[in-house]
Amino acid sequence: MKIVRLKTEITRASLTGWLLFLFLPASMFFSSCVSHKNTHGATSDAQAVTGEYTPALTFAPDVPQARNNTTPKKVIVEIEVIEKVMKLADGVDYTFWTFGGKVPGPFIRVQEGDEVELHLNNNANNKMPHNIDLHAVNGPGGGAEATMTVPGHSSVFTFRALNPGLFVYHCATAPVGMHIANGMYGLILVTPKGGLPYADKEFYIMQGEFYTKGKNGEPGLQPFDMDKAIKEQPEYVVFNGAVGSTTGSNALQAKVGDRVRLYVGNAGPNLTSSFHVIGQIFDKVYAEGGSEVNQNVATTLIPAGGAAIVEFTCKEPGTYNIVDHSIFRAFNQGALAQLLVTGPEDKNIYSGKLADQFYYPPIQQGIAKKDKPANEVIAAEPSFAERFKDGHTLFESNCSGCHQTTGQGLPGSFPPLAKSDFLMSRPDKGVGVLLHGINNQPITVNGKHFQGVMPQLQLTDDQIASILTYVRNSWGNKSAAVKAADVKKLR
Ligand SMILES: [Cu+2]
Repeated sequence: MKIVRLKTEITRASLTGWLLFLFLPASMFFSSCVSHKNTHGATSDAQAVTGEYTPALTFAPDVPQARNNTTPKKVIVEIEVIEKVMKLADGVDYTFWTFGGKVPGPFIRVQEGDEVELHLNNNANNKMPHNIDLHAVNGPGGGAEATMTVPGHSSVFTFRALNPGLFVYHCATAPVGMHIANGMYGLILVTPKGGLPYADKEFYIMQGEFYTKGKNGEPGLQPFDMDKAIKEQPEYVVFNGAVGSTTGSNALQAKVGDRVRLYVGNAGPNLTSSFHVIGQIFDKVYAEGGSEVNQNVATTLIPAGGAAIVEFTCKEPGTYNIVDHSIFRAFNQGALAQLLVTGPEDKNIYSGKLADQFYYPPIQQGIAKKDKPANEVIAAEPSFAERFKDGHTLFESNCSGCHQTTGQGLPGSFPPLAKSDFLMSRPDKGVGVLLHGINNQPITVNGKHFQGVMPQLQLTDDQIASILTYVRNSWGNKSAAVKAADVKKLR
């Protein structure tokens, strides 16, 4: 009886062992073998560390302050992995896998020569094992092997920050691409000995793609789509983990005269970023986050899994769009952030718009003078339906660019024709406008003021009658047909 029970227990124990062996990566066992080894002094050429330091970790767009004392220290970094649902875009949720509960993960700032003791804590409520590969590490997997951690466990390893630069870190658990695509990435800055030059403002921006089952904008909780990820066809390309994370009221802020430094990462997992701030020139780019400085660059390439430090001084107030200049990503997929610069204008550097006048190409001026349309004799006035139909066609090719096919105009620029008190006040009101244009005259439509600018179109009386018949009987407008003879009288 005793023997049988013992055998059963042995069998259960070995079965559990085999199951663990089957389901957990081999690296976990290796890491558990070495996890208690002390690595102090392993790198003989590294300067001895003096004292411990627990740095503040910040989330995007914030960057931790530089440390004053530059003697190498033992720096203790704790990061908790949290799997959680968060907003990806308006009405769109996603189950993110995160370092520290946000995307991107915390910004880690250490100094060249520091010994970093990294604790990776995998929250017990998580479903997946995770690890961390820091590109600042000299060692197998960048720390991935040493930090493979199942939910409810914590791994520790140390590394010497031997190379200064800005580096990406990310989860490297298989399938690696999926862990990155789900949001497991961030930046670690290893400042060079002596530190970086002073900057008034430092910001943390990180680009990443999201591959959702639903198309861009499709609402609800969206699962990850492996097919789209393999084909490198993301639905979203965003800065700092969500569409609109850094625009509008969340825009970065600076003042005229500020020296701005951006720490920019590209998590990928697939795309290379053509990083650009519209209306700024980077007078310094630490290309690929390394030590080499490029000067006077407008757009810099950031590879997947790479980074760049860019710097510029704000010279003019305004809102500056920060984009991946693969521009459909910016304006259609979310890769748009903003920098709001306040302060005085300097007209010597940027004038703003000085003029907006009619432009007649020289050749067209000649034609206009020579071939001014004759006042043709109209045999018979067409029916209302014919006038309306012709007018519609003429409106689409001559007028809809400004007044819009809906007749709504463009707020602040071109007045509406739909239910326009100006247009509908008198039957002949539009005739003069179409005959002579409007040369920068103030005009009030439905209580709103516009600076009226409309070119003198080379139209016949018949064409003007048709256009006016169309616009005076569309979008809620109603009136009698305008006749060619009415136009002729006013020409
Ligand atoms: Cu992971």
